[in-house]
Amino acid sequence: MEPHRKIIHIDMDAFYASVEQRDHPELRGKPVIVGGPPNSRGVVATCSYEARQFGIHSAMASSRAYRLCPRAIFVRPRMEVYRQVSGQIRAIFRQYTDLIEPLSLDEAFLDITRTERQPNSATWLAREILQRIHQQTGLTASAGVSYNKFLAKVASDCHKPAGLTVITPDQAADFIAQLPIRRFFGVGKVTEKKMHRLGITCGADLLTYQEHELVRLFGKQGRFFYHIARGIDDRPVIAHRQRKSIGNETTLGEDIRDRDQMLTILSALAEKIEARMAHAQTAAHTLTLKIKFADFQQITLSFTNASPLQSAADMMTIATTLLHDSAAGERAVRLLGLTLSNLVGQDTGNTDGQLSLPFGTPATGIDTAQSSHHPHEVYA
Ligand code: TTP
Ligand code: MG
Repeated sequence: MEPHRKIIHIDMDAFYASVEQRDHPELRGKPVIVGGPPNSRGVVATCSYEARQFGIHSAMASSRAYRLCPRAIFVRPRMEVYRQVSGQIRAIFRQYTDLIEPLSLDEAFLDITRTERQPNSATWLAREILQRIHQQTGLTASAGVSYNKFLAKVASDCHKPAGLTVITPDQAADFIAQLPIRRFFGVGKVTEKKMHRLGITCGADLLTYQEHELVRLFGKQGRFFYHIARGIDDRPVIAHRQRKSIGNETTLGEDIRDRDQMLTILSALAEKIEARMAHAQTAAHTLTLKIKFADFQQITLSFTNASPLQSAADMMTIATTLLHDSAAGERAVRLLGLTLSNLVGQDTGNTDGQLSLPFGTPATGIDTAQSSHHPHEVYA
């Protein structure tokens, strides 16, 4: 029997699109699409509820969205703003618990088992969190409250927007029995098709299968399906450690002295870091170049930029300067590394959740005049 937990899942409503409607009142009440423009190969990141009525949804080609609703208004994502809002809502979550597991910028699990002020107050806490989010950001979120992650997440989706849905242990069996199979955690399009072929369309159908049958059909996931069909999901809410940096390094096949060759290698590293930054939806202020010379002596050179860095091109502008400031070339090099730190949108220790960084400035362009540090060399 799993210990009785209280889990809240919070998810912002039409997140990027709602931020755009908040900041541009002329977009309110209109079909708004955040993503690539319609005449491009771009896709829809998300769209307003008005646009969803036309069948438009996330990950759809922008060209198709345009055909579905030619009067839809397309806007480019403003990631810095979304990250800032994300910081604000996480600061609100922290007022309730340390056990916060963000799933993306707009979504998180909170384990409030220890926070609960009195029995059955989880619902009150969830309502309070939604109210604070609305007061402080001007945006709405939806919440699901239950005794495990699976049910809390499904619940938050039940009454969007601005919905609060509670699933008590008593209600769980009936709730899961009627739940369409695609709403089960981990069921994508492929699994859904396979389930339908087996005649499994909802939770009740899943209950008719033995654990070993589901394992035979779906591998390890089968065991998970068996348990969640019975309302059992012991996965803990895991508070993510704040990521401090994103970096990459490579030991060269042979020692090199040619700086152009070094820059080519650094470019490849920068590209990889750019992809990871995009995946983590973050940007960073400090770039560190690490050089290990052929004699194994290692140095790092850092530069802190006033505006956040995200692109490989920005990283390379700085890395090139740092490399030229070093003895690389005069001395043979055996390892090169790049790391971005001072990440934006991470926990900065501010209790008010406001990021201490200037937002609204584009993340491109190197702003050396305002940089707070001069490059410095640290000998390891
Ligand atoms: P979601 O929470 O999945 O969607 P949403 O907040 O826009 O709408 P809902 O009310 O249904 O929760 O995703 C959060 C944000 O993540 C979304 O606003 C945009 C971004 N996103 C993408 O960029 N691409 C995607 O494919 C998805 C699903 C989301
Ligand atoms: Mg959302």
